[in-house]
Amino acid sequence: MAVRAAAQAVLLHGNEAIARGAWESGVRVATGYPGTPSTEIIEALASYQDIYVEWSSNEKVALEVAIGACLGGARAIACMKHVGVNVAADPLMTVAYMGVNAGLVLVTADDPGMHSSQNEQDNRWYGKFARLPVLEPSDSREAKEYTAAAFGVSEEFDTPVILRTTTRISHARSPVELGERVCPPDRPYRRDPLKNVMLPGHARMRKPLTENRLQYLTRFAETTPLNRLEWPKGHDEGRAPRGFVTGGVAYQYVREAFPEAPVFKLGLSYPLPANALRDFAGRVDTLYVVEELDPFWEAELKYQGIEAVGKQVFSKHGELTASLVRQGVAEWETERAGLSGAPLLQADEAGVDGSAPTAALPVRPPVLCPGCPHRAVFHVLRKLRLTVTGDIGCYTLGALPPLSAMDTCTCMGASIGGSIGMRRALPPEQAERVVAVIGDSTFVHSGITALIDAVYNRTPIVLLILDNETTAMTGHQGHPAAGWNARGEESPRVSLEALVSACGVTRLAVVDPGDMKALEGAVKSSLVPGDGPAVLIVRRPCVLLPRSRRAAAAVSFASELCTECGACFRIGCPALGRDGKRPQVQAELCIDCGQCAAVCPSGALGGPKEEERDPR
Ligand SMILES: Cc1ncc(C[n+]2csc(CCOP(=O)(O)OP(=O)(O)O)c2C)c(N)n1
Repeated sequence: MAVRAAAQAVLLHGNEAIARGAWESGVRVATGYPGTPSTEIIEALASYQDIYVEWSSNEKVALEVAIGACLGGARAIACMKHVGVNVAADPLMTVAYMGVNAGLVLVTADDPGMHSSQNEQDNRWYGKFARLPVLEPSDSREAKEYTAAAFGVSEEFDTPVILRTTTRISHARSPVELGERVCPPDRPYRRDPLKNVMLPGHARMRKPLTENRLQYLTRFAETTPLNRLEWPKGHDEGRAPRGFVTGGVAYQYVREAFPEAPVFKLGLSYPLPANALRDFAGRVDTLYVVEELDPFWEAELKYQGIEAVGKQVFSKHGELTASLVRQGVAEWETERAGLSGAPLLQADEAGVDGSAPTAALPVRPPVLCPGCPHRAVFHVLRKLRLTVTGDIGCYTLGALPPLSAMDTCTCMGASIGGSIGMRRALPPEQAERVVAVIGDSTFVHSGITALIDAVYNRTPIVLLILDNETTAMTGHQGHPAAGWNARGEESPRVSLEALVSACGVTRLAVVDPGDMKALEGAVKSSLVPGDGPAVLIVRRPCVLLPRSRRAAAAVSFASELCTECGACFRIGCPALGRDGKRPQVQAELCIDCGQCAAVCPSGALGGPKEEERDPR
């Protein structure tokens, strides 16, 4: 939430600033699917009552709703994490031909360093791929301003606009001046099939227009204040030994590492202002391109014949820091000095800055919460020695020791298709031991079509839908089968049972993972070969949902019954510490869910409470 910093300025993180910028720009429709680091944009937008806001069932739908809204005349924004753009790529690549009516902005929040993602793809390429402009803020103030600018560019150039952030921009707070909401004049809907119906004949006419548009945008890039040359005061504007081309969060690192150096800051990440950059390159001895992830700008510069130092010295992987920027420059200049005898980077310039943590932080491996219903599932799957095609959500932690019960995890929804393929590839006795595991939100996001594939092609997969009634991993957002909307209001709940049945599945059961024996029995029954898929809905609400909270109570432990067999440790519950070979119940974490008691063969855990025990 916003923290007051000064009279008109408030501290916002980048996502809140984007939401504010969208609201001030008169956005009327906002859509998205949760995904770190983008999630808080929709959460913040949901607090503005004058905007229609939805959690869409997936990113493709989110973009399609936003496209419909912009064609209908409302400024619209669709928000997602970087991999979400892959899901939305189909409409994206074609709306690029169609253009817009009212402004359309797609926010992609990228995650260099993979703080919580399965890859760290650089989504600036989508701009080049789809011939769309990409704006990239360097702090929260710019996040707000660039959101407003993106709507202007969208309408001026009849184009969807990509607004790209990265985790540090999305989640770091800096001051933002708030403005009023200004709604642009109406843009009435105009029926225009040549523009909006992408039949091959129409698309063929539209494609060259995207190239023309790019030409105009390139001209715009040369003069827009989104790009700026910073030449520190008091320094000779004519020449400098080194200059930097940078943008996004890397701009902050360059400024910190080399406060005296001239910097060409790119706010419009694509297309680039080749002439202005060539001019800048001519005024510095060495031009450095500092960008996280891919050599995107570097490649563009080199394509223009502009010499620059980039990924030879700056990593292509993970995040940069000010000290990594200094090190890269030092490395290059040291090497050059070796060749030419030129002076080295000053020692204090190359020194380690304060931006990298110096003291080692304790390692905190991700772990399922105490009482998490997913734990029981993976305990049973491992016990039965099944091959598990997994998916993305909290339950992916079932892949880690000691549960170690997941064989594959690719992207959202991939578990079901993966299972179909495995079933078709493996010898029958192994194929029958394959199960797919998917969360409820993920099933709705991108699992349904693959289940239909299994029904249609009579592939007898076994599918466990882990229904904890929320999108837990990203912070408990609603989804169509959860029963509440983006504003937290009650909403119609799509029945997973009805949905699965409607896909044509005839073998369907529901089980509560709180009863581990029943769960094991239900999994075994699903494994009995049949015609077509068997689906098991494993239903128990996430322990962190308010309605799941229990009175603080810890499982009882009768130490005289403990045989030190270690079975309880195999479920990997953080509420069970170790006292030698015996468990030590951490009362402040334990919620007495019964899982450790279910796996304890001697009855020590969950046994008689102290006051009930025989004192002899
Ligand atoms: C295309 C894409 N969009 C969003 C995400 C972020 N994300 C990962 S899993 C997930 C959903 C998790 O919910 P669910 O399947 O219900 O499992 P739970 O975490 O509740 O166990 C989300 C939103 C992602 N990894 N990929």
